Amino acid sequence: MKKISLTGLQPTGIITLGNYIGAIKQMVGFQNDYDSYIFIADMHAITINQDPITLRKNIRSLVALYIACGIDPEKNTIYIQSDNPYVANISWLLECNTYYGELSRMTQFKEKSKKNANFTSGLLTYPVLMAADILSMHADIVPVGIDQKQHVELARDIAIRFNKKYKEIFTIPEPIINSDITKITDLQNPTKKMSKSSENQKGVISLLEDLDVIRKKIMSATTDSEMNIKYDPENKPGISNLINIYSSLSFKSREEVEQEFKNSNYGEFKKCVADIVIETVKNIQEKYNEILNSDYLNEILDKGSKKNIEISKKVYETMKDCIGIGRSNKTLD
Ligand code: ATP
Ligand code: LTN
Repeated sequence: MKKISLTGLQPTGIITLGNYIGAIKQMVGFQNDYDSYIFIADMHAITINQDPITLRKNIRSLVALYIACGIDPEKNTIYIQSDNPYVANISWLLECNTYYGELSRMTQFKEKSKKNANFTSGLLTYPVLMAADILSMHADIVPVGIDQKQHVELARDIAIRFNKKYKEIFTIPEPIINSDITKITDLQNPTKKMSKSSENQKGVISLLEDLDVIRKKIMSATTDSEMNIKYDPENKPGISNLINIYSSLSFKSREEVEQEFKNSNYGEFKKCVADIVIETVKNIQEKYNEILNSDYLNEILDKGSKKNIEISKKVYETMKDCIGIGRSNKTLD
């Protein structure tokens, strides 16, 4: 039997070329080797303030965009977190087995609660809901960005504690951090990560952006005063970033890219980078527009939710039996 891979995505903005090269391509790789679950973590998104209309739009848009990027609905179970009423209930049962001290020590909580004195209690319990997502689906591996590693480790601790206290019901999940993925940097400020929440969007390429705007952004990317196309992230971060982008989208090694452009100037190289980015993004956008408002998308989400609910309902009932709440007369053996 294949191992289970599970990951959640927050519907908080349009994904970037950095997300595509760094995270989505890895997920596309996993879908053949794992029984793979991908869901939209809309309940996590509301731990901070969200505009309801934008949020609703982003949820569907993100599903369509992931499928357009190559996440195959035949190989992945895709669902929306809030479609499942059991996950918040499981989260509560887990909360009663998680210590305040553990949650208040989480880096993300410390950072985000500092930004706004009026933070919600959801911001504190956020990692427990994440543990509920993971443990309710028996995930073996959880691919996440480095910032979420601590939360997956907490899910592990909670699972081990629950299994010990009651019964071995949870699989112990393992975070998968692909640390050697290519980090794509900001085109204007190439020592900084390309980030969808960047204040200055001139250096950021969104996957739903106008293609002419993308070309302009790449043509005006920051480079250096030399003339050679050489991979040297320390001294030539701008050119190295463009080499990474070209290499990833063309499936060529960095050395092959250097060789291919050894007689080109920066303008010629940038034009080729723009061409390949535009070709990739154009294909994604065409697929995206086809599926965004289709019944196909609804069918995928219905099928995904059904499976998610079925599995987590069983876990919820077993947890209740273990803890001793509800009507069941089952006893622990
Ligand atoms: P935010 O601006 O909200 O922090 P982000 O665009 O930086 O968002 P995340 O939501 O933090 O992205 O990350 C989602 C996934 O994409 C993670 O697995 C992360 O490692 C990957 N990722 C994000 N930005 C990049 C990037 N510039 N290059 C490579 N991978 C990236
Ligand atoms: N917190 C994660 C999203 C997320 C998640 C999960 C990831 C919610 N539940 C379960 C992996 C497993 C984020 O902000 N990227």
